[in-house]
Amino acid sequence: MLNNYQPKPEHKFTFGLWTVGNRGADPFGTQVREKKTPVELVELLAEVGAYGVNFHDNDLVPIDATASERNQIVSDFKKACSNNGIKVPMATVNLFYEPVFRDGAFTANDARVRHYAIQKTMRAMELGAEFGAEIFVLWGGREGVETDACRRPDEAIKRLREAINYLCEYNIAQNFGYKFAMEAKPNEPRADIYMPTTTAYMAFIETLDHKEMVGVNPEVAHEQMPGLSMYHAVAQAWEAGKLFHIDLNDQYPGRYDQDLRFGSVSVKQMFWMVKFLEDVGYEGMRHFDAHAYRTEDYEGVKDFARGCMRTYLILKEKGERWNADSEIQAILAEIEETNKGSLGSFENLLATEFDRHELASKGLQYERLDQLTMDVIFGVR
Ligand code: GCO
Ligand code: MN
Ligand code: MN
Repeated sequence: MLNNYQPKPEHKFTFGLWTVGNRGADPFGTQVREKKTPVELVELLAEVGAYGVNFHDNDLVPIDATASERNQIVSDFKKACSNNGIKVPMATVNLFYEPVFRDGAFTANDARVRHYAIQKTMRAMELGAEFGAEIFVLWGGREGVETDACRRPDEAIKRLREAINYLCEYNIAQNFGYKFAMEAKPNEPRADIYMPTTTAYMAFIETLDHKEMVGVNPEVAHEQMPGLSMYHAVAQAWEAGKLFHIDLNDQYPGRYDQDLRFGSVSVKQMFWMVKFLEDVGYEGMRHFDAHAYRTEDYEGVKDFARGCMRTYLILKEKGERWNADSEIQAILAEIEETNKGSLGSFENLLATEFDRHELASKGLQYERLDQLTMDVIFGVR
C-alpha cells in the first residue's frame, strides 16, 4: 500500500500561533529561538501542510496595541491567512500572562479583576469572530490556588459560572455563533487548578444557563499529568455530545506539562484515541497544542509540526488495519456473541438463575486480542 501520510485540508490539522511560535523558554532558561511574526508563522504552517491556525488575543495583537495598530495587524494577518490558504477555526484568550491575573481571572477575589477578565474575553471573541472562528476555547490556567485560605472552592465555581453565563449571553447578543470549549488542567501554573479534569468540566457545564453552547477541549497532556486516560475522557465527552475541540500532544504521566510532539510518548493510548475519533466520525479540528524541543531551530520546528500530523495519519491507518483484521474481528464477534438479551422486568430478572461459576469459566482472549493490537501498531501485521 502506498501512503505518504501527507496532511490534507480534510484532516483538519491546526496549530496555535503559540505552538510553532514557542521559543523554548522554560522556568529555568530563556528563549532559544528568535521571534517570528504571526504572518511568518502562518507561512510556516502553510509550508508544512496545516489546515488552520488558532490564537490567543495577544498572540496576534499585543496587549497595549492602539486601535489603529490592532486594525493593521488584523488586516495583515487576514491577508496572510488567505494568501496561504490557512483558516482560523478557533480563537482563545490569554487570561494567565499578565500580573493582573496572579490571583486568577474569572475566579479572582477582586471583582474588578474578574470584570476585566470578562471584558478581555469579550474583545477576544470579537477578534476571533473577525476571522470566522467558530470555537472559543477557555483554559483557566490561573483559576486556582497555592493556598486554600484565600477562598472556598465552591465560591470559585460560582464565579466561574457567572462568567460563562455572561459570555454565553454576549455570544447570543452579538450573534457570534461560537461554541465554547472548556479546557481542564490539574495544576501548573497553579498548585491546584479548579476544574482539574475534562470530566469535572462536564459536570459543571450541566449547571450553566446555556449548556448547549458549552463543551470541552480535552488535552492529552492535561489528562495524563495525573495519570488519567485521555482516551476515556474523549470518549465520555463524545458520548455526551460535548467534544467540541481537542488538544493533541503527548506527556509522561506524573510530570510537569510537557506538550511533547503528538504521539511521541503514549503510542498505544494515542492509537486507541485516534481510532476512536476516526471510527465515530469526529468532525472537529485536530489541534496540536504542543511545541518543539528546546534543542531545535525553526527547521526542527517544522520537523516537529510535520511529525505531529504524520503520527496522527499513521495511527489512523493502523486503526483501519485493526478494523479490517479478520483475526481481531473474529475475537470481537465472539465477545459480541455474549452480549445478548435485555434486563426485562424486575420479576423476570429476579426469577432468572445465573450460574456464576459457569459465567466465569471461559477465558476471554484479551491477551491475544491485545497482542494482535500490538502487532498492528508495531507494523508486523
Ligand atoms: C497550557 C494550555 C494552553 C491552552 C491555551 C488555549 O497548558 O499551556 O494547554 O496551551 O491550550 O492557552 O487556551
Ligand atoms: Mn498544555
Ligand atoms: Mn491546551
